[in-house]
Amino acid sequence: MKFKKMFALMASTVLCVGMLAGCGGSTTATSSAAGSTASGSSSAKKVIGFAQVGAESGWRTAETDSIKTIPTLDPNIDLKFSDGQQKQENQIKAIRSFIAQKVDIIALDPVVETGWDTVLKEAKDAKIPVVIVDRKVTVSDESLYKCFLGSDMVEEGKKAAQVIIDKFGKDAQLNIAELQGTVGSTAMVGRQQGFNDTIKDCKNYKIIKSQTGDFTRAKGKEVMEAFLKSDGDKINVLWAHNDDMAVGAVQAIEEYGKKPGQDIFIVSVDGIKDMFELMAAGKSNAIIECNPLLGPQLLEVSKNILDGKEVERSIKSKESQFLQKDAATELPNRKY
Ligand code: GYE
Repeated sequence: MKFKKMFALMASTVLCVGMLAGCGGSTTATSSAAGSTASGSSSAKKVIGFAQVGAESGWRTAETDSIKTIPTLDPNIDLKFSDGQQKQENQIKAIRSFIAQKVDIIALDPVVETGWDTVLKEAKDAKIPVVIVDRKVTVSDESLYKCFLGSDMVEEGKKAAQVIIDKFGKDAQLNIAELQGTVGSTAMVGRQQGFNDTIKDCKNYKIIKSQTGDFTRAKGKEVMEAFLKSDGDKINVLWAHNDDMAVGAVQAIEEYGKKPGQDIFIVSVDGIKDMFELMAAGKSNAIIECNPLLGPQLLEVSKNILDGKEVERSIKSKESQFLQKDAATELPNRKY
């Protein structure tokens, strides 16, 4: 009896801890040096608190892995990492927890652009510099963050549209299906804007379907299935705001009985290996690269801030674009 009770108690404790970890509100210290406290108090190490969006895509996993290399790149820096599970409220909790723990730098990869004023003001009042990473924030007071490090999403959308124009010409008659990313995120807003601006003079390009797939494979597939069900025979082009949704859509197209990359021309953004593999197999047509390997650049910026050096307000990550003909050659070079 006694043993049973004890076992039940232990099991429920494990469950609670598991749930806490899973809810995204908790933060975990990751450190290169075994036994490091990462608390910033007694240790001489400086601490970066990173509030991550979630784990919705291959791009995100690659970014997380890159960020987690920071303590191995510099033994004087520790990292506290929090997974927001695609929820802004979890990210806000994480930032508050970083403030309470007196980290030296807060790095925020914001799930959406708006709604950060209050919490960033709290960080500013606590005199903790904030670096915005990957996606942008829109705030009333620009001094609420030090700098932004990431890609130009508008540019990515432009490049995606240009690939389509180069392939079909401005006067072609095209029915485009658009898989949007997370609504209100820079990656979605910027890519959509860049794309739409670029095709605005192509009078016969029509976006006949447009819905969010939240940057995930499962939703990309689900939404593409719905697109195909209603307009399967009309769609000539798929424009996906990220690779994972395109991977899901490729499956949906095949299940529908069409040939992705042939019957439907596909362009997506990121450059993950799975998409390169599909492209090498002729099932997709173009990838606009968005570089997730931001760890080393975040480390450099953070060290400059900690050393009191001036940093650029906007720091761009390096990237390119690839067509189907490049896929097989580029595949072995892909790091994510
Ligand atoms: O393209 C997508 C991810 O913010 C750039 O988020 C990032 C985007 C990326 O889920 O795959």
